[in-house]
Amino acid sequence: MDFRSVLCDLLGIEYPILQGGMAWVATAELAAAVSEAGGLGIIGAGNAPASILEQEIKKAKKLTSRPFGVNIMLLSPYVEEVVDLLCQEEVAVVTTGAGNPGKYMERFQAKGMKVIPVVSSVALAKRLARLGVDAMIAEGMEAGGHIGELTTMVLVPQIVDAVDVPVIAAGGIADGRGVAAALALGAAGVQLGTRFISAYECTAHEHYKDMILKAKDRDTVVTGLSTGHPVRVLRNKLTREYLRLEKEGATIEQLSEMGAGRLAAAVRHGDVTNGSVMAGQSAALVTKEESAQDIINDLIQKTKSVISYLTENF
Ligand code: TUI
Repeated sequence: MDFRSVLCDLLGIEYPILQGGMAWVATAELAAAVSEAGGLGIIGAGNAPASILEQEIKKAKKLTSRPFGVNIMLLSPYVEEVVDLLCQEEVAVVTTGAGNPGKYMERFQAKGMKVIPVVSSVALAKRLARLGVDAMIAEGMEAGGHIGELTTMVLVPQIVDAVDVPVIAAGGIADGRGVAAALALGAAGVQLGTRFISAYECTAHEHYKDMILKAKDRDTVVTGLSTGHPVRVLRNKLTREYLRLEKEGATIEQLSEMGAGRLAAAVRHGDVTNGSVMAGQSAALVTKEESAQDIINDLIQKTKSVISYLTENF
């Protein structure tokens, strides 16, 4: 078993493993390391202006000659200038999150860039399939950050049945068992975020990484359900205060004021008490720091051994 899929040819990669484009966390260093290891590294644009993102893209191009991607967060105030930049830089792969990328599709396609939106519902998947996206990431609510309502287990097979493009499973996957499960659901590949935060090459603050390494099964909570933008994060002082305000019926303005700048505070400055420590439920499965190469090797080897076990015993 050589562990290739249609995604490898589509994206020019060795293994069908994508690294999630996490805002502030997925910098050029991490993305380049994952691409060098044979997966697809992805820089997270988050809420960054194009000038900052441009430096990251240039850095990644210096660190690897292999393809890498950029994730656009569609709620960003800089989305228009970020789209302009990505077209100018002709980034190989664009993934999108937190919205519908429909209005930018033609411009990416004109440049031959691959477009892979994150979807959390069948309806959006069907709409985007008609626009000619190259693949889709079906992300379940086990994921960290901004999430939809369905679990990976039920979402992935429904998206696989609804569209004709390759489907990448995301949300709750952190090891070879999860990868094998995703393949069993019909996925052509996987995207992991939280596991890659533990990579040596990930430049997130040590406090952020430590909190993920120490997390247990019930340590994530979902904030922002009342605002229509639910976000999964590790429980801390900020989430306790935020959830209390939500319960008391705070306005969206009050809540967004409380949330402003909190992700950067945690990721860059290590304030994991008052900052937003976004992570998926799989944080409990992530227990050690290692290189991106070792993470990819471990995922491949464990996936193969799960599949062999199943083939021999069932
Ligand atoms: O986008 C993510 N994860 C994120 S974005 C982010 S930054 C942020 N911070 C505070 C509030 C909101 C965002 C942190 N983590 N994952 C991909 C993802 N996309 N998950 C769910 C969706 C999604 C949701 C609705 C995609 C499309 C969508 O469609 C809306 C529509 O127009 O139908």
